[in-house]
Amino acid sequence: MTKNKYVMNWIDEMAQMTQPDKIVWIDGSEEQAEALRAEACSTGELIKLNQEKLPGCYLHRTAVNDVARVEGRTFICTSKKEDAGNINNWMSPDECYSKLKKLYTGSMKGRTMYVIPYSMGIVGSDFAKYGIELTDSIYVVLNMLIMTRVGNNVLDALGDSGDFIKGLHSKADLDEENRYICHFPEDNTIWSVNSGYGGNVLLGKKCFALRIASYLGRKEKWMAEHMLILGIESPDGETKYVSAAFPSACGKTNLAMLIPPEVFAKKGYKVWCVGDDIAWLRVGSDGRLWAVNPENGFFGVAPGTNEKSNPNALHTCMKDAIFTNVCHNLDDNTVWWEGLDDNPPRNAENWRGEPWDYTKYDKNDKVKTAGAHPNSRFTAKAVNCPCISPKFNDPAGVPISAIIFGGRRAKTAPLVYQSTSWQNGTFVGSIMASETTAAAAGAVGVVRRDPMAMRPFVGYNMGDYFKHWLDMGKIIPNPPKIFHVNWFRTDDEGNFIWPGFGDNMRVLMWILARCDGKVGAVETPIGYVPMAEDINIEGLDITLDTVKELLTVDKEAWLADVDNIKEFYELVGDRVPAELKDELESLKERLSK
Ligand code: OXD
Ligand code: MN
Repeated sequence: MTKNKYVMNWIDEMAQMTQPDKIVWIDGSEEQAEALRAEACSTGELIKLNQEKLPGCYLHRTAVNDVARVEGRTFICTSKKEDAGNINNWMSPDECYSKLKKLYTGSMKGRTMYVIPYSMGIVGSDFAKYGIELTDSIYVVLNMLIMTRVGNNVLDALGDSGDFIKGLHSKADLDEENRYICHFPEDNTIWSVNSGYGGNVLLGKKCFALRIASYLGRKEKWMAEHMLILGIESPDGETKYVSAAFPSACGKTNLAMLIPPEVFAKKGYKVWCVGDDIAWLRVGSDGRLWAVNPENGFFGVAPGTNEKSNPNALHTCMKDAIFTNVCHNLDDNTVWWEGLDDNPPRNAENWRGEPWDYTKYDKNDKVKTAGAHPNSRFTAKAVNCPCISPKFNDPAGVPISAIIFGGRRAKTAPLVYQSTSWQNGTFVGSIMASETTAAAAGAVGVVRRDPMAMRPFVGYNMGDYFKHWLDMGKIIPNPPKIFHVNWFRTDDEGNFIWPGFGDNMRVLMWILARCDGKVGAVETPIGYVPMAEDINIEGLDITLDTVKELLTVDKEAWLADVDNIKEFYELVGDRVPAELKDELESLKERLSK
C-alpha cells in the first residue's frame, strides 16, 4: 500500500461512489493471483483448463453482447469539442462525469474493488508511465497481471507524486445501452462502465497506452503508436529494428512473431519480437528514434492462429494464458478455434457456452455458428514467447530503422513502397486504409480510412495528431525511413497473390536494404517501388512476373483514392496541416502526368 495522498484520496472518492463491500490491493504476487484464480473458478468466472496440456491456462466467457471494442460508445472528453476533433466522439467532461456517476453509484455493492497499481514500460525507466486501475472484475485483475507490470514497486516508484493515470472500471450490470468508455485526457482519467471485454476494460492498453498516451506524447514530444516492434538479426549478430502499424486484425501479431523462411533461416537470420500492438517512441541522445513496447503480454486474436500462421503465438499461449470466448473442447478440457487445425472437437461448447455442432459452421455467419467468436482472444505473457527479443526488458528500448504502414487493400497499394521524406511518410500514414474487421463492433468488410492505424485510438484531434507527426520529424536528427506495405493484394478471383506470413520477411529485407542504401528502386508517383528482382523469391512458388504484378501502381485506382482521401481530410477538419494537403495535391499532379 501507499501513503500517497493523491492515490488515497482518489480511491476514497471512487469507493464512496461505487460502494464496494471491500477493497483489495493487488501486490503482484503469485500467491494472491493464485487465490484470485481459485475464487474466479469457484464462481464460474473462469474455467480451469487441462493443466497437463495447458499449464496455468484458464477459459473465460464474456457476456454475449460484449465481445469487442465499442467505438460508438468511446468518448474523448476534452473541455473544448474541437480538441477531440471530428473523428472522436466527444462529450464535455462535466456532462460525462455526471452521466457516468449515476451509473457508478452503488455499482460495486456486494463486490470487491480491486486496486491495481501498474506500469506501462519498465518501472523506473525514462519511458515508464504509471496507472492505477480500480475494478470490480477478477478477470480484469488477472489480465492486467499478464498485460502490464503490476505491484508494490509501482507504488514505490510513484512515491508521493500525483502523476498517474486514474482508471475506474465497473462491470456494473453489463448494460449495453449504458456502456461507456470515456477518456478525460486533461485529468489523466479513464472511466469504463458496463463492459467486461478486454479492449474496453484493460485500461492500460488502448485507453491509456494509446489514447491518453498519445495526448501526453504530443505535450511531451514523444509518440504513442499502434505499432508492433520487431528485430531482424543478421548472421553477423547485428540486429535492426522496425515498427509497423496495421489496422486491427491485419496480422500484426503474426508479423511481430514471424518465422524466417528457409532461405534466410539457413543463412542464420533470426527475428525477435519486441511488441505486437503498441510502441512508445522517443528521440534518443544519438538522434535516432527509440521504441519500447509498454505492455508485458499479448492480447491476441485466437482464430486463424495456427502452426503455420504463427507458431510462436501458439506456443506463447500454451502456458499461463487466459482464453476468452474460444471454443471449449469438453473431451480433454482444452480449447479450440476456427483455423487452429482441421479437427474441430466433436464434444464441445461454443464461445457462448452452448453445446456446439461443428457441422453447422457457416463462414458467412461466424458469430452464430463458429465454435470460437471471431474476436476471441488469448492473453499471454511476453516472456513465454519463444522469439521474445533479448531487448524486451531493456529500459532504453530499441533504435528504429524503419516505420512501416500497412493496410488491407485488394487492388490499390503495391506490395511495398517507400516514402520520399518524413513529411511524405507522414502523408502515407495519414491516408492508410483498410477493411473493417471483427476486432471492433460494427460492419465487417467495409473499407475505411485508418490513419497510422490510430483512427480509434488518437486521444485528441486527428488534425493535431498529423501535425505532431510533422513536428516530430523536425526534432529527430536521424529519423527512420517510412514505408507502406500491402500483403493483401488479390487476383481477379479474389485470391491473395502474395503468400504472406513468414514470407513477409522478404519484403522486410528489402526495406532494411533500402535503409542501408544497399539497393536501388523505381521512382513512381506514389514513392519508391522495388525492382522486382530485388525481392528475394528463392524457394517461393511465384514468378518474377507475379512480383512485377504485385508492384504495379494503378494510376486510375489511385486517382479515385485521391478523391476519397480529400473527403476524409475534410472530415478530419480544418486542423489537417497544409503540408499534408500539399502532399495530396502533388500526388494528384504526379498521377495525372
Ligand atoms: C486490438 C485492436 O485488440 O487493435 O489490438 O483492436
Ligand atoms: Mn491493436
